[in-house]
Amino acid sequence: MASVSIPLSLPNLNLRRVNRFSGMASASANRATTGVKITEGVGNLPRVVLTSPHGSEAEIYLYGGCLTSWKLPGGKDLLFVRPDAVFDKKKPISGGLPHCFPQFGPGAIQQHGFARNMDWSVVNSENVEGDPVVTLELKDEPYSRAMWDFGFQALYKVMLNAKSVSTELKITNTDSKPFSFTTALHTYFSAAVTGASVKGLKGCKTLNKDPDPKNPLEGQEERDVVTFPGFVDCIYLDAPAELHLDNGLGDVITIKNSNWTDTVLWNPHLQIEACYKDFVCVENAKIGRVHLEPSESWVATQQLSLS
Ligand code: TA6
Repeated sequence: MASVSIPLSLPNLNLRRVNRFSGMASASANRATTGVKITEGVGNLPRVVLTSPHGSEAEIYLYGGCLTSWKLPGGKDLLFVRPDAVFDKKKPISGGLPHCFPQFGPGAIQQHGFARNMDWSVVNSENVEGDPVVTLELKDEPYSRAMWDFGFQALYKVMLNAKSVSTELKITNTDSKPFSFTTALHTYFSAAVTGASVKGLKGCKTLNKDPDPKNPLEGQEERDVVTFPGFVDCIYLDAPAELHLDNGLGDVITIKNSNWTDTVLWNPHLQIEACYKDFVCVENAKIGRVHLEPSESWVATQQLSLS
């Protein structure tokens, strides 16, 4: 992907975003946030590139607040973007680490909600022990209000270290009435699907969306090691705070979380024939509704790291 530094002005952003984005660029220039660069990505969409002093790199598109790449020193990307992904804002970026908010789905509004097809903005960047950290924000707009008529703020902090990338999502009710939501980080990992497996889910209650996503079958996971032998679309309730993904490509990724109580495994098999062999989704999710009174917040963290 071409990388072009954009110091102050950005095409294809609305005025509010330009102002806020430019503000961040100036602020970061003044405060010299090392390893946080705003560049133009695929389709001229603005993205933030994080570079750690240890040589790892991550990129986040403001469209969808989508972390599309997490590269180890040496350049191996542990995340996957589908070959059919489009970067024209006509649909969400298919791949990486998209947000499902305020609905995981299926449900009353569009599948996976609207957060993955809105422009987030940069509100802060900093260095923590030399590593780059960026915080993005999403707020209600007429577009979101038309689907879900509530005032909210989502703050999404992304932190890159030598061998890990961590996120913190904070949802605040900025409305004068309560609301509830479901959410997920719909993470696409690069994988060799025949060799990929997840450890840590044994004993969890399951809601299997295969064959009918609208009427999931209840069950319990009996396997120590869950594999992807065919189509998989399953919710694991009350999943542990730590899972291990063997991506079948020689890496074991530790997936830790706080407050993401559930996990979703997905591989579309022949539904997406062109690339199903190259990824698996292991998603931290909140399937039970989170209720927030006015001014209340909900926070959840995730850390992906190499064992
Ligand atoms: O997270 C799993 C899932 O909800 C599946 O049921 C399937 O609908 C999939 O996501 C679709 O993902 P996509 O990235 O294509 O929107």
